[in-house]
Amino acid sequence: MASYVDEKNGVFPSVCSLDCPDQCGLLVYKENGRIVRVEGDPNHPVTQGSICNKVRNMPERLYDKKRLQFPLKRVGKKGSGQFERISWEEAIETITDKWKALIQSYGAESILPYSFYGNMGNLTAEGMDRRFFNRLGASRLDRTICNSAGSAGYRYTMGGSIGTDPEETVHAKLIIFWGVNAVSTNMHQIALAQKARKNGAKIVVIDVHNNRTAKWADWFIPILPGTDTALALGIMHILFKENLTDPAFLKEFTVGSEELKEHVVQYDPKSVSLITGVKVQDIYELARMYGKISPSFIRIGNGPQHHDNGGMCIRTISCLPALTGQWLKKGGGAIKGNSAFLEHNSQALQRPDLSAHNTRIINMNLIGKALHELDPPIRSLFIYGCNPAVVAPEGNKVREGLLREDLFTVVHDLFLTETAALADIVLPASSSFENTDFYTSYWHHYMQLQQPVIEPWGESKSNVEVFRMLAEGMNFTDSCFKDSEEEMIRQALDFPGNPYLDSITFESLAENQFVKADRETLFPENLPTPSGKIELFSRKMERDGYPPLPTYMPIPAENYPLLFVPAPNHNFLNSTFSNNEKHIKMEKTPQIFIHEDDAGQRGIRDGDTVRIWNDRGECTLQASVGRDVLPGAVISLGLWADLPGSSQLVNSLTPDRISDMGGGAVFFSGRVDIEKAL
Ligand SMILES: Nc1nc2c(c(=O)[nH]1)N[C@H]1C(S)=C(S)[C@@H](COP(=O)(O)OP(=O)(O)OC[C@H]3O[C@@H](n4cnc5c(=O)[nH]c(N)nc54)[C@H](O)[C@@H]3O)O[C@H]1N2
Ligand SMILES: Nc1nc2c(c(=O)[nH]1)N[C@H]1C(S)=C(S)[C@@H](COP(=O)(O)OP(=O)(O)OC[C@H]3O[C@@H](n4cnc5c(=O)[nH]c(N)nc54)[C@H](O)[C@@H]3O)O[C@H]1N2
Ligand code: SF4
Ligand SMILES: [Mo]
Repeated sequence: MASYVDEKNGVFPSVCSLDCPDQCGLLVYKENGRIVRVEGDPNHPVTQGSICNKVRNMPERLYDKKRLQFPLKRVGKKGSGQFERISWEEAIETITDKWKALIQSYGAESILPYSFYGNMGNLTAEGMDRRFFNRLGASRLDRTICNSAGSAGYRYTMGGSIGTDPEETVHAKLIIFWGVNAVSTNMHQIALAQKARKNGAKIVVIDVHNNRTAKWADWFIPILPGTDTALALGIMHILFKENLTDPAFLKEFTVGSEELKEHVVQYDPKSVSLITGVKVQDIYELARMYGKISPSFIRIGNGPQHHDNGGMCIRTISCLPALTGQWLKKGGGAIKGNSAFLEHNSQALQRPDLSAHNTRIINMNLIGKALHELDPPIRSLFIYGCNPAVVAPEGNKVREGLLREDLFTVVHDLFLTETAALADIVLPASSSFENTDFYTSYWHHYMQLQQPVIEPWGESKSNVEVFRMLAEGMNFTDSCFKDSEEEMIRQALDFPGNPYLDSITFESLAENQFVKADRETLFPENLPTPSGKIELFSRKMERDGYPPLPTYMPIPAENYPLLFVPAPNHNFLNSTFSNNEKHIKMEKTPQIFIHEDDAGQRGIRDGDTVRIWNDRGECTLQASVGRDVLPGAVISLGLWADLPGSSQLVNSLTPDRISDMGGGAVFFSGRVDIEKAL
């Protein structure tokens, strides 16, 4: 297996490891053994050489003096931030001794892994780690913090994470960015839409915030948070009423169009306008555009699904392309996610068979509650590729839980994050440029190989290596813990269950760097739904306790006046980069956008420092007063670092309720009040 580590100078292919749909092909420039520049790989068919500022600035993160070099153990009081350097031997022995004792006294379910996709590499994020915790018999984590509500909703309609090939969206004549701030979060979909626009496509944005994407669009439709289901149903109402549907498509490829047609009679534009805050004439105009312009493409974002009703919302929006027969048009349809096209052999990679029995499952969004209330308790956490002290809802509960003196916490990360600062043992992680892995985008259809470009920083180690060492420390003799990275990749790619994967082998990846899933299939025939068709009416939903037809349900009331939407920002990636001076400078200051009427009522002026609070907590941000949000909603941008003396952790305010489907997070459904800070 190739490695570029020994070559001191040159340009080497790579792939972006961050949790971003674009998963860019990269070229890494090395001088004297160090990475000096990161650029886009012009040969990548989708990302074509352009990358975002975040990753252009990656060398600064890789060689940041703050980057962890050695294992550390806590010496002061928990949370005091006092650590001392220890050896890897001592670290592994401390962890495994503690775990052996815990298992003896309380069983392995007293241990919980807590991870997400800080590095999207399949071996890193769901490979050796899963093998290890399965073999250990630890409690299992339900990884629901990102897209699980929407994925569950989309699955009811379409059967799986399958949508339009983004490369084809250049042919669309109408592109709707629905609850996705793509200029910041999916920049190559913007590049493709820009090409479509040059050929006459119209660009519409439906969002609760006049964000960068809205400002770039031809038409921005502001909407009240959590009401998109009603808007989609209002569009359907008009499509059916004005005969703008495609009856032939509905007959051949869907089930339930007659029931749906009757059902949406109740969602007349006037009622929908009252719910959504979208003007009646705008609902008509949008529906008629959607009914008449073809091909049309909807990029469905994460925004609408981070609500209590998020699953049903995505289930509903994903019915729209079927109504006008878009799935047969080149570039038409929708993308919520596309991960099914690159699905690989997760059984072989993760080895669930190593687990002796079905251990308990803990929803990661409820980690705060779980640390306080679960019985039998969680006594040890192993956190990697994730920063729950900042990113998880009900943040105060999470941080208090992590401060529990009796909790033994290990954090594996590149930096001493807010979470790592609360740990007992901290392990340094190598960056993706230092590892071997394979990457599968959840938006485009290319798989890519990462081969190490530089030596691991200090004594840092990859997730795969750390779990190999832990397996040895636990005396696990199963041969899978000795597998090399190449062997693991080969095992994962051996998957006849996914016909799209036929053309992808280890050899083809090594030779070509990126290889496309073979999409020459019968789509949208034989979908993985119970009927094999697009399910506008779903018996499965009925069995699962949901209305079988798309239905608007309001988000629950809370006793505060303003809906609070703490969305991501442009220059951080979740909390990653929030510790880098350059990125902080580019973002300037953490802001909260508020409508001038709501601000006026509270005597708040543009630029004022404001206190935002509810029963869960409070934070202090800078007000941006104007008309970028509708009255009744406020939006913040970015997951800012917990700096001494600051109070900018927006997740102190977010609820840990669980969305209607998929166990998803409801970051955007909480309510707050605001006042000028003294
Ligand atoms: N720069 C940058 N890029 C990123 C990330 C990042 O943090 N920064 N994060 C990455 C990750 S993990 C993910 S999951 C994706 C997420 O990226 P997106 O899919 O873009 O999702 P969000 O940014 O969470 O929210 C998108 C928009 O939804 C809006 N919104 C909130 N509630 C509603 C609603 O009820 N209705 C409508 N119509 N809009 C609503 C918000 O105002 C926001 O503009 O981005 C990835 N890329
Ligand atoms: N208020 C609010 N909260 C949100 C969101 C929101 O929109 N609003 N978005 C939510 C969403 S969609 C998501 S996906 C989550 C994301 O939340 P997280 O997954 O926690 O994402 P990051 O904050 O980027 O933290 C990832 C961590 O992984 C570390 N890391 C990177 N590579 C490696 C590696 O190879 N090994 C190890 N061990 N560590 C590594 C990074 O240094 C970083 O500290 O946040 C959620 N939280
Ligand atoms: S963060 Fe996204 S846009 Fe930026 S380089 Fe990585 S994949 Fe590309
Ligand atoms: Mo995410």
